[in-house]
Amino acid sequence: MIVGTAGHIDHGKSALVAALTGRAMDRLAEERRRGITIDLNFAPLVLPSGATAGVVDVPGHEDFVRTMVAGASGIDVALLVVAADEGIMPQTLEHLAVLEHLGIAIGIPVVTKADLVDPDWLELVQLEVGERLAGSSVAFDSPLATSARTGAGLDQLRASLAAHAAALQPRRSADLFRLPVDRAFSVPGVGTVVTGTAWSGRLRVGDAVTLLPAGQPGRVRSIESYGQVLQHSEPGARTALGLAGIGREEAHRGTWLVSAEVAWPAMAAMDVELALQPEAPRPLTARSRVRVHLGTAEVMARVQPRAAIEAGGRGLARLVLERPLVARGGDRFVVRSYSPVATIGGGRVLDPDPPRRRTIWPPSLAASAPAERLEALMERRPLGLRATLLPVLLGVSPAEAAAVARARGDTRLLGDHWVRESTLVELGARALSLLKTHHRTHPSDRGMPLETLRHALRAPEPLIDQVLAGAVAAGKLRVVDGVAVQSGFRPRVEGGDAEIDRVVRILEAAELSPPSLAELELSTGRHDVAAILRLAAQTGRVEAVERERYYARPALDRFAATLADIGRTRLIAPSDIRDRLGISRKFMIPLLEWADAKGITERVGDQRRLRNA
Ligand SMILES: Nc1nc2c(ncn2[C@@H]2O[C@H](COP(=O)(O)OP(=O)(O)OP(=O)(O)O)[C@@H](O)[C@H]2O)c(=O)[nH]1
Ligand SMILES: [Mg+2]
Repeated sequence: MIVGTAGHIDHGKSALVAALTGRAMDRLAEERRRGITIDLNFAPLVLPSGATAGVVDVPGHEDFVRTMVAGASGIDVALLVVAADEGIMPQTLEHLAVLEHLGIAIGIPVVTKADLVDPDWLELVQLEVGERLAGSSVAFDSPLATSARTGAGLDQLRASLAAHAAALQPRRSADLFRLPVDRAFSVPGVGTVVTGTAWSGRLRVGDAVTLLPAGQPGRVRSIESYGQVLQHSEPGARTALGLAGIGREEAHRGTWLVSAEVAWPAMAAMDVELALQPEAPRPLTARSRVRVHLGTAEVMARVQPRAAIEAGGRGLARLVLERPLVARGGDRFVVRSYSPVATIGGGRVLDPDPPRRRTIWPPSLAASAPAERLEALMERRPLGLRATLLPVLLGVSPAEAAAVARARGDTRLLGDHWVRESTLVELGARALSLLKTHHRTHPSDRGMPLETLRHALRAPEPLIDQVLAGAVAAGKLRVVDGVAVQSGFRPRVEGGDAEIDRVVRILEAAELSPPSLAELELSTGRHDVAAILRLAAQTGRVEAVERERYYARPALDRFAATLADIGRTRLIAPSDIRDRLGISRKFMIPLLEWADAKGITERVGDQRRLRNA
């Protein structure tokens, strides 16, 4: 369990944590000098039950709200601190808004410095605080009065923390590991150490990790939690990880450590549901520039709302991020105005990796049930959804994500993609229509080169494989020598068989010195001579001896007969053939190679021998 403080400057947050944990807060020289908290402080708190909670102490100064947000994200229980002598102040409310936007479930209002006021006053402040928090989305206990000076109320606070810890739903360890880094330093002999609250999942010593958004690969060298050396991390615990392969300069607050098992992309945009504070000075309109705080990161973003979002209202929007974030479906975040800096709202991530073009916004995108959200996510990705990304998009464990996808009757896993059956049907229809069009526009071609067809389908490879295999199995198309052919299609040439005859007769007349394709195109005035001859070759009337030169069947028969005649009694020399057939080297060499390839002859030095003689 992680407990975090919140509340106005000087209201006694650090004194409270120090009194609870016995650890001094505010250890920076500047903090001591100014008497305020500037950076986050962390301390373990041993509860009466023996369990250890992690405490995050945040600054209350209005200049350090960004640090407070980084500290508050990922906490389970908030201690909202209000000094008895001052009551509710501006950062009490700003921190409250942060807790609400971050979706913190549980809060304990702590009225501190009880020793400074008389009991009546104390009661009044407690009443005021209780009333103010009654409508909050954070489930607050009734206010508890404490004094760090006298120790009053501390045992009661410990007891209620223990009760919350016992009731807390443990975070899933069988989930993707993600840790927003809140501190990084180097330790001699260990290397880079990062600390943070492990939001989900579990790492073991030796595991491969990735530091995002840079994508730096590393390995876990050591794990520590609350001063204990561990073999594996626990979700929801303060965790220090010694890392190999990741430099101190690369790791800092605002980066993320994830398990290398997941190809977790850093996102340049995310689609969200945004709520604007009632006190927000102006509506959020297209291109409003805001600060987005998610985890320990703060990035600038442009808002593209579906419709302007008014103060006190909520709506859907795309956040175009100026630096990438490592978001997950369901993540909560805080939005602050660019200038002057103030907390103006927050929201929930609906699609952390939205398709860029022609995005649709199905209503179920904002639903809370994973199955409904999956429906919307799939509608947005008509060509399927990467299975490894699904737990990131839905914000549930890989097992649950797969179960949700499998529970849909109309969806199946192809390679690494969850695909709807209807998508496959549509893609199959498109493949056939592309093929049909190709046959119509290239009637003399054998068919469409498979690679061209695959490319034109513009879909992930496993889908294309499936769709083409399905079409072949259904007898709708064939693939021959890398060419796709629609069933029943026969190549045709303009002019039909008469034109084929005409070209074949030219070759027959040319006997063993036939024209090349280019020469034939010139003499016939046709550009499709190659297609005509491919068709004629299918019936055996002609044969390609060279790539660009076909021979008529009778001429080749005569050549073969001549070889047989000479070869019956002796080796065949090229000069014999020249004498008998009167053809030049230009034709003879390819013809002899053709005869070798056909198994009629074989080479013996410069001469040939009949193979079957
Ligand atoms: N009398 C009395 N003084 C207290 C109590 N708690 C804190 N203080 C004093 O109030 C001042 C501020 O206390 P901190 O704990 O530093 O306040 P904080 O909320 O952590 O302040 P920031 O972190 O700067 O926002 C210090 O001088 C404390 O000694 C208390 O219970 N009783
Ligand atoms: Mg403090």
